[in-house]
Amino acid sequence: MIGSIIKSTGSWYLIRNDKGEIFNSKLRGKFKISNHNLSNPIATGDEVEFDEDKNNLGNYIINKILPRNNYLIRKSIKKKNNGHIIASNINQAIIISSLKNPFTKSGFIDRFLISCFAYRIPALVIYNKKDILNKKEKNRLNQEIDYYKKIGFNSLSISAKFDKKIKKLKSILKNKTSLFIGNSGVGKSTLINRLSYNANQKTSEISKKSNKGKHRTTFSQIFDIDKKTKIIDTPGIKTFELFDIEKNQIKNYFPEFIKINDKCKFNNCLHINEPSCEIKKEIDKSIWRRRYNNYLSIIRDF
Ligand SMILES: Nc1nc2c(ncn2[C@@H]2O[C@H](COP(=O)(O)OP(=O)(O)OP(=O)(O)O)[C@@H](O)[C@H]2O)c(=O)[nH]1
Ligand SMILES: [Mg+2]
Ligand SMILES: [Zn+2]
Repeated sequence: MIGSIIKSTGSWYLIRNDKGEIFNSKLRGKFKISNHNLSNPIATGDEVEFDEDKNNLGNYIINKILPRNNYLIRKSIKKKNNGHIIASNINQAIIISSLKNPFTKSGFIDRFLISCFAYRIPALVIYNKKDILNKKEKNRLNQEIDYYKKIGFNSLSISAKFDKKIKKLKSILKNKTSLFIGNSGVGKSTLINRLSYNANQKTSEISKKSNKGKHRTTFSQIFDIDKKTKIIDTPGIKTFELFDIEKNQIKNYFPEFIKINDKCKFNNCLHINEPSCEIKKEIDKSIWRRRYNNYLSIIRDF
């Protein structure tokens, strides 16, 4: 039988076939070994071949993953040489961020955008919790949004809790499979509960002490908004470390660098300390200093 993974816990998986039937399944043992550089051989969104376990009727065993159209991957937290697939077969990935309670670091957003670019997944930046911002913070946020839009990433601000309609977001999601990722507590599950008729995700208040989320969602799972519109909810993560991306390629994943990259004196210029670097001349002009600083910090991770 063939179906797709709608929930993955790392030890067992829910598969749904195209009739909408759900199967509880596990991986065949040898499967894990053949995918040795991944901390999770199977991810939410994967299409798989599976059979009933003859020794344990009512339980199912995954035999094979069908080729993935795409996937988003980050460095595993536990094993630094491994990658962790966040989800596969998606149309777009959305980082849900917030400026307050919790504060999403710009380095997280930019690392996410690089990975999406490198793995050819359209990426969006959505800022939630607009309702708790004062005027000054809203102005700052609008500038961020404008910059991300200018360099080709759709971006907007919303309030999952107080917006009467989230029309714009709904039209962005329409007829697509979208991945939601972000820090714990930014409101991913709250949003999904508002958007999906079958989602009843538990949400949790922000810790008053740290202004951070409490890691309420523990497994990634697909929810239907309608027949063709799906969202994948994922557990909150602190940051997004790049996996399998080369240091000297990073500059090509900053859209605002692309036209300038070749104008530097040295064609292998990394835009750090090299003389006659055109990228550095553009800082505070066409290049936002914060993006350049994040670029440097990513380069220094290597
Ligand atoms: N003020 C305000 N609070 C919000 C908004 N959206 C969500 N919240 C609150 O933020 C808290 C965290 O929301 P969740 O939906 O659990 O966050 P999450 O991103 O799913 O967090 P994890 O599952 O831990 O990754 C809850 O108390 C929500 O009610 C919003 O737009 N405005
Ligand atoms: Mg959640
Ligand atoms: Zn340069």
